[in-house]
Amino acid sequence: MATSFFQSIFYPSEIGALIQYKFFRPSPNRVIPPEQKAKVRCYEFLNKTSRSFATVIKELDDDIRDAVCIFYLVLRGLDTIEDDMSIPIEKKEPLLRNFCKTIYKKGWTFDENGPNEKDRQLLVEFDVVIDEFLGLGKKFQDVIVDITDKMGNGMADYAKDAAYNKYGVITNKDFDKYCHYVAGLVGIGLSSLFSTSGLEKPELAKEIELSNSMGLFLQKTNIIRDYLDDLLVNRRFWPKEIWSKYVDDLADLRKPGNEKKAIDCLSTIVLNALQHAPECLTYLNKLQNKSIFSFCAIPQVMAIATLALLFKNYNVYTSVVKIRKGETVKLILKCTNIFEVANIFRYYARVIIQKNDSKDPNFMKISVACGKIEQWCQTNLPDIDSYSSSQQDNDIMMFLIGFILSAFAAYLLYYVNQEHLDYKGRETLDVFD
Ligand code: IN0
Repeated sequence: MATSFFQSIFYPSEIGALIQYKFFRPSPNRVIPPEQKAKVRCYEFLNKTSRSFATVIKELDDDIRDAVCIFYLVLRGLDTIEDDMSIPIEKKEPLLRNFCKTIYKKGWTFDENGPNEKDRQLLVEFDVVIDEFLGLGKKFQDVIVDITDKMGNGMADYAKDAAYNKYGVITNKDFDKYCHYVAGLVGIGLSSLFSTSGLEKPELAKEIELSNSMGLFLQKTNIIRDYLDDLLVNRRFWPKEIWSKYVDDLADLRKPGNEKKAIDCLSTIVLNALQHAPECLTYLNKLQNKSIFSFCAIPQVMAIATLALLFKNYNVYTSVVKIRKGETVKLILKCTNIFEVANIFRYYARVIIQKNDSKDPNFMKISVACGKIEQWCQTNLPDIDSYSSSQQDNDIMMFLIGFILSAFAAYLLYYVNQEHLDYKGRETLDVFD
């Protein structure tokens, strides 16, 4: 909390948001009876794998929460097998392809992941996830199994593909295909779970393209952000069709002397991701349940904010670029309806427009992609401007609370510093005495 607070010291509205999130956000008061040991353990795993996303899942309505939690953990299990380069392909392939059958095997566990695998323990105790999966309604089980089957086979095909193993993702079409397997299918599965629960209309399950775009937008943003982390473990997800216009090898983008090429290449891949944004808004605009809306919208607004931060940012090649916790929390608190979310998309599209420059080879295409977000807002939510001005009072209030607290924190910092100086001063005097 303290680090997040100081990171946002020059952004008073973020300080206000951090305080509101920490102390005044009504948290769902749902306690799992301790005798339901498997369920308790599943939610512990959920908290461990992703704290902030776990909170969003826990705020889903009762009719869908457990199904999404188990879907998430099953996918995480699959991912932990795919990710682990210490498992030989002869072993990995059947594990991935049969994972959809494994989740019916009561008592199944797996302890052959490498010791450094982050979610190793999840597979070591996977029997608890299986118990909870078997406790879900058949309609939910069927959706989870269908997606696990398709994803497991897609992952196995890639794990076996010699060209992919040597050069990484090749064409832009491949890029979409890879992202479809690991993220688009998640969107398709979630839409089916939402429809099946009765909380969303049955037609949502048929929105395959829109659901796929939701996943692609998230996954492509992750892939752009994780350039360095992935490269360091020799994973290459940026498609060759994009980087080969600038360099001979993906790793050359971070070499001194290639800075301009690196920034231009970054624009090309950011543009590729940005093109999914209007479809994500169309998907979100179809949702009717409040808890499902927030669950879906939060990762999306984080993605557009991240894209805006990554655009033209050379640090992508030297470190991991992440949005401040204060900014994240501010976005989370705002994700309550489509007007707010569209406004956030429009805001970051404008940030991108401001960073864009006419020397960029993608200048025009980026302007058009951002223009499409603006156009989406005007066409689908013609009242968006009057809505956002009516929300300004709230923003000003947040800003003022944050401002007062920031000033107080700055004063405290100054005061502590002075004390420290005085103390050091005295120490020096002592020495001289
Ligand atoms: C997700 C997605 C997710 C949530 C809501 C709707 C979705 C619709 C389509 C596709 C995916 C959807 O969200 C999570 C978000 C997440 O985990 N965020 C991390 C932050 C980070 O940087 O990784 C956090 O710690 O908060 C997500 O990224 N994925 C995911 C996985 C399973 C499920 Cl059920 C939902 C992963 C991925 C690969 C993008 C699909």
